Amino acid sequence: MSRANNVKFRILIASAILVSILLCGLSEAASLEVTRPVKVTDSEYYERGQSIVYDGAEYWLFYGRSASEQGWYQNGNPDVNDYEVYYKTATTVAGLSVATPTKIPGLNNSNSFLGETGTAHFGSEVWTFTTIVNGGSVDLYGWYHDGANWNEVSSLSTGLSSDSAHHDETAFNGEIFVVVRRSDDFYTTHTATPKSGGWSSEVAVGSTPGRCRFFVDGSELYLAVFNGQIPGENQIFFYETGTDSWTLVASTSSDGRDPTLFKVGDDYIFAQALWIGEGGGRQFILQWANNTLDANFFVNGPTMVSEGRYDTNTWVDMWPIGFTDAGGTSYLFFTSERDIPGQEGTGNIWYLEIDWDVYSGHHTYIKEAVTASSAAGLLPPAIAISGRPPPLPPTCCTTALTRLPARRRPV
Ligand SMILES: [Ca+2]
Repeated sequence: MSRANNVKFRILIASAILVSILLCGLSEAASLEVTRPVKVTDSEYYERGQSIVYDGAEYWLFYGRSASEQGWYQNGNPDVNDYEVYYKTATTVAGLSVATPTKIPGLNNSNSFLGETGTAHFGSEVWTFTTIVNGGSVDLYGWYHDGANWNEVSSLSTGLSSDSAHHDETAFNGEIFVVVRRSDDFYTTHTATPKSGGWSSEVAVGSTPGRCRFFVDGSELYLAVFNGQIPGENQIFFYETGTDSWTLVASTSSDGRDPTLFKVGDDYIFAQALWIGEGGGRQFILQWANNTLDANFFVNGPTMVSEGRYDTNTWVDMWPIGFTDAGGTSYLFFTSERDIPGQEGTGNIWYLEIDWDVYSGHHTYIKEAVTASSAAGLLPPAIAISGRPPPLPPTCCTTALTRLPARRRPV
């Protein structure tokens, strides 16, 4: 794609348009932005379960690749436990797309639970983790790169369930922290010496799983949790270092799954993927934003991030992971079956650079943005695409598509 074609479009839609008709000139325009995600992996086998870390020089992306599944949810079964952990490294996030994938050469790098990985930069070394299903034994394994080679550390946590061995890892306060799902709750444990052991007693988070993900915010540690009990609930927990315990900070009812918590500039973002039955199964990504992380966190939103759909074709966009790079730019990595708009393909890792107003909606296809604005009762946008910036709406009561300098061209 030539640079001249690398264009991003922002659909400016007059907010509260009926009110605007009456109070023309007083309503502030809300933006509904459209950007196209970047594809990071392209194996013919299903790839999912990504995690990413920066070691001060390079970005390390880890994910699972199935040994067998080449289909997708609507024609296959990606929920198998035959994934193997692969990784890519690059000095920029953008460089990950063209980096060569490499399999972690561990003795036990097979039979990964749903391909779900975690990662941490601990001391001077990069770690990755996954839960391994071997018959009736389901344990957490880790591998660390010592600058030259990968080294395997077995059975960091044991006795997990073969159908719910969710986990996450992070470096915090001079230790590696692990969270694992057991039958009735999530449990955390930590150690300063993960190569040799020394794990603390497991502490219950106090939720009902679900899935969860760590978020380190400076000197504070949080967990983003989806409580899968019916009715479901999104939860954010804060870690009390002195008492080795978790305190619920915020919650809201939700039918979603797959939580992640991160920051975009000064704003906190809780993103998750929701599954509905539309078109044979559609999973899409929403996010909540707030500039403070307290009991009122969930009062704004949610807003759309990625639709999991183009027109009548639906697919799965799932397992979002927020990440902020060394320059302060934030990304949402996710697993997606998107391919040509009318037909999905096998799962791959993708990311969106989050450069839109996080309090407004975002789409990955212009068509879906137009559909969403129509469904909201707004007037059909007047779309203008040209080689020069088209004019802004002449009045508050019309909409237009404006051209902005950017990298990707949606369809
Ligand atoms: Ca489909």
